[in-house]
Amino acid sequence: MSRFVKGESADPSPGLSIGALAARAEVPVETVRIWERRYGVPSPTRSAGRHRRYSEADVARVRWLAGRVATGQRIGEAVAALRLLDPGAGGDAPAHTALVAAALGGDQGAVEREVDRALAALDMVQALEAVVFPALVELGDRWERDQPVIASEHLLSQVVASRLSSLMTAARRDDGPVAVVHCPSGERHVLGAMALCTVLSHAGWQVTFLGADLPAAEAVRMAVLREARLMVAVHTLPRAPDPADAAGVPPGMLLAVAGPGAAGWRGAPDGPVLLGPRLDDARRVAAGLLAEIAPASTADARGVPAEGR
Ligand code: B12
Repeated sequence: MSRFVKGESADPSPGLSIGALAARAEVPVETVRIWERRYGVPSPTRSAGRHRRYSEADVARVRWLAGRVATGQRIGEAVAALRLLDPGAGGDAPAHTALVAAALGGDQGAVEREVDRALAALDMVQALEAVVFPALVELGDRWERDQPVIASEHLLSQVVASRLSSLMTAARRDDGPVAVVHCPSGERHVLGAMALCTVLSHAGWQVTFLGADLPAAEAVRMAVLREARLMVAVHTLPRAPDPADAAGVPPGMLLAVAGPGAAGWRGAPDGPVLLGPRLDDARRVAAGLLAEIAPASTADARGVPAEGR
């Protein structure tokens, strides 16, 4: 592929020519031209000599789009997904803004549509981290600033819980090593735990989710009954490590913590494994743990399969 496109080689302005962008992104120049004309991605500035100039972000966007197209996604859908992840790619506003507006307006249909749009365009972890969680965080921040958003927060979290419940059920498997997941005493936030259950199932774990506000001793009892290899406590509220949580955990059962409230836990040698801090990290760690204890497993450690989206 030529480095320069005719007429641009002599322009010393900063930024990349279309030829340089195309070479870096490993996409033909003509394809870049079409995507730019039809979808506005990439979006060049103009040099003093009126030539197009592209940024490193444009290279990353074109490369990302090419990756999605290579997996069989239509380019229009790939652009829509990119705009959810990257507002600089020509989206109107941050992707979670419409979801927050729908929740503030109490419009359940609109809330469901926005959540479903994100889940359809992206894989579950991306949809949660790029769209759904930021919307929840914004409502949480508004609540902290005494804005009257409690009903909207409840609306959004119950729609998200219902979608996660379906994803969790669809991902469930009846083979593989058992993982028991719970939210500990006093913890009523369950959304991150439900997402984690789905991630664990996709990684090849056979998951039992025990829900909210469960004393550690009860979770351990069930994990022993299920002969679990992994027991995970998901904390959204900040909580310091407590060695008492490990009481009764038999040898061979791995103890793990996850979620925003456990993000600061850093593995004491005999302490629990940290699944996180982000869901994407949890996905990787969960697949690694499974490979260690069951190397021949059928896990799809590469990510969320299409049916789980
Ligand atoms: C929805 C919600 C509720 C719902 C929960 C409904 C449900 N079914 O889960 C209800 C109404 C029950 C609720 C109650 C309360 N809540 Co509340 N709630 C929230 C809200 C809006 C979302 C919670 C959530 O799902 N967070 C998960 C995501 C959205 O958080 P995140 O920081 O983006 O997470 C990042 C990473 O940690 C990672 N991640 C998130 N989850 C997970 C999970 C795993 C496994 C992994 C690996 C990674 C991971 O992904 C994100 C990165 O992209 C948060 C706002 C917030 N900032 O979280 C407040 C928030 C957590 N709640 C808060 C409070 C204070 C309460 C109450 C005490 C309010 C009250 N006075 O009654 C009670 C406590 C209830 C209890 N005992 O547990 C505070 C906690 C403050 C603190 N740090 O101590 C928050 C932060 C609001 C705020 N800004 O002040 N809440």
